[in-house]
Amino acid sequence: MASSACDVHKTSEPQNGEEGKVKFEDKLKTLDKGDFWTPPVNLYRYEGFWFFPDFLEGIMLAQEQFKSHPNDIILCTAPKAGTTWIKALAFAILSRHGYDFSSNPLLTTISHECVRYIEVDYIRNWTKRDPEIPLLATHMPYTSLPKSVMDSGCKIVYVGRDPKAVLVSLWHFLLKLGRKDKVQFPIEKAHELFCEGVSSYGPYWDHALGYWKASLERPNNVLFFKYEDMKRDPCSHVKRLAEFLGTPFSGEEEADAAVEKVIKLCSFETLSKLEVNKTGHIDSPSMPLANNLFFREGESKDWVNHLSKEMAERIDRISVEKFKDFGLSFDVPTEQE
Ligand code: PAP
Repeated sequence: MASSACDVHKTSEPQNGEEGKVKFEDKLKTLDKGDFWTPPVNLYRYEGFWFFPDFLEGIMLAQEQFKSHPNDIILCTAPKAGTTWIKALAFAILSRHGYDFSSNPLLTTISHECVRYIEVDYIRNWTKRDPEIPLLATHMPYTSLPKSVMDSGCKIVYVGRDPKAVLVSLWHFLLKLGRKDKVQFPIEKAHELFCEGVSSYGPYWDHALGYWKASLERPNNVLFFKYEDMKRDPCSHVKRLAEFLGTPFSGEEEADAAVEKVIKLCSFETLSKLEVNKTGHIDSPSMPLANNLFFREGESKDWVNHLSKEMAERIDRISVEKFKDFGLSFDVPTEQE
């Protein structure tokens, strides 16, 4: 175990210097632009998906420079689909032999600092992995992953979520982030653009479908989880995740309730009440973000309070159209669940 599993490791890999910035700004000028989500910052369309410039710059850098190792494990999500949770679960599983559950770094550090984003942290020249916890994360679409991720044969874990829950979570996140005014930032407009695919890392449906197809084509490399299924049956998901990551729970561990301990440590109830997650901050490319922004409801049912019947039906129709030929669906939890 490295001295601090959540340390950021710096290397002398290529830097994102002023020269890189000029090149990037020139490239931005050639791309389609969309506004509304966080003006005056635009979204830009690149390789069929929409990105904020800070993240896009990181993606382009990663595509040029990121070197994947065969033992990397890359946690992939669209924003608001379950990133904070899957990072915590994978970290808890891989760190369980190095830390007691009562002293796990997740109790004092948000999972975003334990598992770094490729496109965010690569900008800071972070490239070394802890060999015992070789976790990285990204929101990049499957088709935009750096070539070395494909070539290395490393493992990828994706979490998808019901698009209605993703939209509502994203809308709340941006309201809290500064778009405080629901008049200027109405859910109706957010819904319209989300349905058109114009949202951060959207179209959401294409994002999920890319990883879904990859999980069917390369099942030994790509594991696809659904947020709502994880909520319904965390036990089988944690066991499956541990197997996929190459560290299955032993009979002795199961008898000692290690699976349940991982679930409890990473639960919304536990993480959202920790001091670090109530009062701490993380760095992001443009500004520090309060950790509590990543913990709101922790369920996929709240959309009924924000989307009209017609809005929900439109999203469901797109899901059917986009997913039906590939056997993908997100089952919406009922009120009873
Ligand atoms: P990110 O992609 O911006 O990092 P991400 O973690 O995917 O964020 O999104 C936050 C959502 O995950 C929030 O959903 P909500 O707005 O619908 O409530 C948040 O509450 C939820 N979340 C965070 N931690 C957990 C957890 N441990 N278990 C379940 N859901 C969680």
